[in-house]
Amino acid sequence: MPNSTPVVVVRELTSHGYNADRDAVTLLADEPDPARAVEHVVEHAPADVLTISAAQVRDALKARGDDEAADASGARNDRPGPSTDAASPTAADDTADTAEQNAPDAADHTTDHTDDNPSEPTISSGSEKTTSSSKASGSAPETKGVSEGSTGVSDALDADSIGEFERAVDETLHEVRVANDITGQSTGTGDYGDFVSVFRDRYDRLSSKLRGRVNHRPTNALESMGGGSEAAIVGMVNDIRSTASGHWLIELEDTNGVFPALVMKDRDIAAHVDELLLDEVIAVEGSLAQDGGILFVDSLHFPDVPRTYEPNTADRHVQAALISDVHVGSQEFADYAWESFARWLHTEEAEHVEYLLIAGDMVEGVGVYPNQDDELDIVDIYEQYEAFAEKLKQVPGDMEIVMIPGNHDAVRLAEPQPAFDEELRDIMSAHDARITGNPSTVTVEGVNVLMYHGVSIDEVIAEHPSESVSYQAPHRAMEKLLRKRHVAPQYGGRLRVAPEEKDYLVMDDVPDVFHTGHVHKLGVGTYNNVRLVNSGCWQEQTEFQKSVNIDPDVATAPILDLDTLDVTVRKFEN
Ligand code: D5M
Ligand code: FE
Ligand code: ZN
Repeated sequence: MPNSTPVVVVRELTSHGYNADRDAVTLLADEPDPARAVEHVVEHAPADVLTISAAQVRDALKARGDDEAADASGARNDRPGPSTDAASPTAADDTADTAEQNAPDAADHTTDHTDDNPSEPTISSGSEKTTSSSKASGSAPETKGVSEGSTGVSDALDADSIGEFERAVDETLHEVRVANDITGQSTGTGDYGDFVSVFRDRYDRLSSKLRGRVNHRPTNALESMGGGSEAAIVGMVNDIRSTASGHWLIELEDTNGVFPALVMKDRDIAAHVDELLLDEVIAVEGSLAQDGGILFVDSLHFPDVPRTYEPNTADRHVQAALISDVHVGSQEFADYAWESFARWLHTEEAEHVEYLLIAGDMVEGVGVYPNQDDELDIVDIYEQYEAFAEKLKQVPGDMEIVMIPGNHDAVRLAEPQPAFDEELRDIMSAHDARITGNPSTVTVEGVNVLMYHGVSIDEVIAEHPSESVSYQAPHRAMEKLLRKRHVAPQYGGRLRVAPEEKDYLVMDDVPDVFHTGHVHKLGVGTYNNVRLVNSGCWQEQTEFQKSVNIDPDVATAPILDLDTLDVTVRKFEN
């Protein structure tokens, strides 16, 4: 899908006199035929509505009828799967409707625990200093248990204050290790064969996490098992469609072929079908139809994170600032806010902040989105990095900086993205930052931080039917990625995946902290004891963002205690 689609959607809607929520635009842009989808929405929109919501889009698209929706979802996937012969041997569509009438009435059973996972993060209010500083400012709002300690930067921190406090950082204690970085390892030649390898590797690694939990059979052995037998499949989601009667048909693919699995619409597990993405790996258990040609699903499993996961923590009280989306070079770059942040890092309140992790979009880039040029302050990409390097120089020299690229940065767009090349490293060399790929696992004093820019978050939000997973709560989307144990499952759409021998986007090990950005909204949460942080941005609202009602969280810096994984959000004036 071209990047310009959301812009076209917004234009179309405004030409019909409508504004739209960001989630609504994303949903429409992700439709196979966005123009037609907009027409449907306009037809179905209540007369008195000015701003179209995501719920209204969903209602309108639902009203189109199952046939069209099924066609549409069938058209989405064109990548090769883990089986060498990707062609579907089963006439799943034809068998589905007759088969579902014979479905057994087994009790619903699922081992996945989304619903009872606490969605509210349990985050401490941070240090005494933060609390008192937020009281002193009198304006720090408390959101979701995250304490937003206003630093009162404008009055308390003038330029002179930098000199007042002497940081006493013992750099010999610093410890940063990087793993799972594509940089220098890329083997992709762009051949079809590389796509086959990357998906096969994904299947191998994710299926191994599920195999011990179900008694699965290879897809090509199922048909001979006999009607009515209990069976399980571990497969990659090849296709999802709704049948004429509203049930769900999931086509699963393993290294031997594909097999259809049917989830009845009235089962509890049907809710999980809504959150499936193409190309993720799941397990299903159930029973085979009388003719053996379809599996009726009773339970569905994600690779997931164990509920009892015990995260690693640092041995001493030390903190990391988790930021992203600086967008230097944009006219909307929040220069003043950055200055406040940098000055604050030199104060006593920040004495334990010894690491700065930056999850992509250092600069605004050039030609990333249509008409972006109109909003550029610096038009040359190298000059943008030079300006960014100046911003880094304001960060205390004793801090360790780690950075990965994002979709605005000058590296390949397809994920995994390698780290900045030599020329860019040279430009940014003043601070001697650790420069690594997107994604990377960065171990900071024993704490494994999975850094990923976050383009797939747009996709997860667009595909997820519930309002709980939205731009207001990006950490809920991160939770879904953790369950899938993959940072960007769905190939195609807005996300480009590079063909490689190995799938660097698989989460082999459970991270202790998952750090993303990209959507320019702050989100802090936990999922099975894994700390989730989506940092905000340092760019004020752009024209595009205005047109889709994106209200970015500008100038916030989540500060992570590496010894407890508590997070305190610092808000700077912008
Ligand atoms: O994107 C920041 C957020 O805004 C992310 O959710 C994508 C969305 N965005 C911003 N500009 C556009 C355009 N022009 N088309 C589609 N989506 C957009 P970032 O990539 O960090 O700027
Ligand atoms: Fe960004
Ligand atoms: Zn981005």
